[in-house]
Amino acid sequence: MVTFLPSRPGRLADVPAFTRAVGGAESNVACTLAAAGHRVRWVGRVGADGFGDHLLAAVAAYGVDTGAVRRDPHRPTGVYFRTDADRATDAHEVVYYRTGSAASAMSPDTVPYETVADGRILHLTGITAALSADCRDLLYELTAPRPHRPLVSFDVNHRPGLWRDGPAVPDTPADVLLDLANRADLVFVGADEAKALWGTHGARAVANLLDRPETLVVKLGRGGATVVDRHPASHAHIEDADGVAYLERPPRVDVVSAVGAGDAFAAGFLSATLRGLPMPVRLRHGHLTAAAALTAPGDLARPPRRAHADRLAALDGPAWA
Ligand code: KDG
Repeated sequence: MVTFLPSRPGRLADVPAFTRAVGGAESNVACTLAAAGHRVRWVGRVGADGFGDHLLAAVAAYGVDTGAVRRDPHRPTGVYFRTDADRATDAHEVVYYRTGSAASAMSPDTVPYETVADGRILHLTGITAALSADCRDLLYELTAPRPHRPLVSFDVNHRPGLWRDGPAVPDTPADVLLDLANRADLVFVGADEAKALWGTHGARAVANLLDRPETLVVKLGRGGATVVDRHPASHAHIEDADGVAYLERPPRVDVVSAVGAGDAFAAGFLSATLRGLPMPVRLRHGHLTAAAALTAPGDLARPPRRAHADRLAALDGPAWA
């Protein structure tokens, strides 16, 4: 998606100018992982328009393989505007222009499973589920149990505005997102969104609800993030039948914009997963990559260099206390 960033904080009605940038949860994760040195393919659809040209060029410039992205001559590239909260409003606004977008026409017919079958990790998010019934069918198809499928990573990413304003569908986001999460191997969810969707309080309650994924990451905002690992490498560390849970707190940063921090966190965690690092270290890499996004105005920020992130993740001290 193309995103328009406000020239200053405040209400949408008052912001005088916007700057074009790149947004979209899945492409954010793809770009961040590519910038961290991984081979990444982004699969999506954009319009045959100038915004589509810009997106493809910008995502490819991060080193992402865009060869599987299709251009739709009949539907536009998705666009969204957002504001940054100021003291008076204390909440940011998001306005989507993506009903009938090129991406909303993704389906099991337009995105064959073979397009994603050769990756080690397939990362999906609940945003796609909110775009159309076809997109939802695609997610069900891609998360179907198969003998040699990639590790399926799913970020719940609940966007109430998309479900509210999108095409009328019989299913509630709570049911669809729970279902999809329980078809994945690795799940990211914010404690606040889990509470809003399913009424759960705390990581253990979410873990009880999401019993299928081997790895569950529950993000607690400034409180850090907890990972529940149901298949710990060393069985000597098993605490109980539910697996081992680790909590890691984030470093303290001055937040410029929180949008995109969740995607960056997922990319940091996935990068560390691809490198086979231990679970608590994966959380630290998630936090360090999120810190880069939190301190940048756009949805997307370059992650810290690998050697630098490794050194920071290995430190013990107040930052991680
Ligand atoms: O996570 C950041 C995304 O929310 C943002 O880039 C836009 O994908 C987006 C969405 O639909 O909200």
